[in-house]
Amino acid sequence: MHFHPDRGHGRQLESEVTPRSLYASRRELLALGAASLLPNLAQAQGQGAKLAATKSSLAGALVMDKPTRYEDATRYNNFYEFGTDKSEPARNAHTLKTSPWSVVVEGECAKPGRFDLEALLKLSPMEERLYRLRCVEGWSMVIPWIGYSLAELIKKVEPNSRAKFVEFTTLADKAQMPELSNGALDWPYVEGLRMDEALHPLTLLAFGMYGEVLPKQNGAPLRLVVPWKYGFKSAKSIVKIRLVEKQPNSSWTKAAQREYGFYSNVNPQVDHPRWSQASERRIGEDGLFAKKRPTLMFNGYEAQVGQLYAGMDLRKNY
Ligand SMILES: Nc1nc2c(c(=O)[nH]1)N[C@H]1C(S)=C(S)[C@@H](COP(=O)(O)O)O[C@H]1N2
Ligand SMILES: [Mo]
Repeated sequence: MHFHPDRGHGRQLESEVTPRSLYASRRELLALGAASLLPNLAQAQGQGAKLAATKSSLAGALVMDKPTRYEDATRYNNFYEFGTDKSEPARNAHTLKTSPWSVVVEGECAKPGRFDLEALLKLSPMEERLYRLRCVEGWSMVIPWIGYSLAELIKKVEPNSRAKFVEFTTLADKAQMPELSNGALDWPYVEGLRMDEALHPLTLLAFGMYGEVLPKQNGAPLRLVVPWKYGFKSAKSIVKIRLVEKQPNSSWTKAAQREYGFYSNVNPQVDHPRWSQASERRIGEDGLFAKKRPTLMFNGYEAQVGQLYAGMDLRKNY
């Protein structure tokens, strides 16, 4: 294997989890073999370093659905900083520099600080969790993510009683991100969660997927995965986490208040103003005869997270 300065986080870890190859069908493996004669997409992006983890025992973390093929999960992405077309992040994100990287955690807490990636990787044991991710645009994927509950990091900084919400800010660097002037959003990309949502064990701080460090187009070196909310709540390439008293103003809500509410829980009963949210297309299952799947309340995680919204009007708080 060739050394690449930007390969993963500069270290190779022994993987204990399902390797990427086991998610690929025999046909794809043959295709991958053939593709290796050409400039390889993954190699060009310095990706592929293994990331060790153990299987999660968390209820709901291991869904029964078949995982999306790696090739689909890494070539059909929303990462507007690298282009608004779904195929663009895979082509453009190689300019993202993921090392060195650090995350500032600050605001309403006793022990704010800057955590470098090495420290974050060691903060808590890595788990593999198979989660569904449902995009607000009507498609979904099933991905074996690797990471640990965001709660582990939040606890470290000792939130105070004014910490009611958590605000996430992601990288915005024109030198690395070709589309920052596309005007699609007001950069940097900002998202937010209520404190109880952020502390919920299902809320994952992800560093990898399919047994490897995150590909850049999927939000390297670390991102959020909030599986019961529409995909845009799962911010990629996070650089700052602020504990705040007031509800944060997220980028998508700022862009279109009526279309993207703060909560954005997956809800088949509440239509987007411009389309129904009752069903979804699973990426990789497209084609003439592929049936759409019914979208599940809270993306299928109702048993785990329904209680967080007891008594709330989910039409008003969309
Ligand atoms: N920084 C940043 N994070 C982001 C986005 C983005 O454009 N920029 N897109 C969001 C949207 S709309 C979705 S659906 C998911 C897609 O994640 P995936 O490409 O890993 O499937 O990332 C989310 N996180
Ligand atoms: Mo999305």
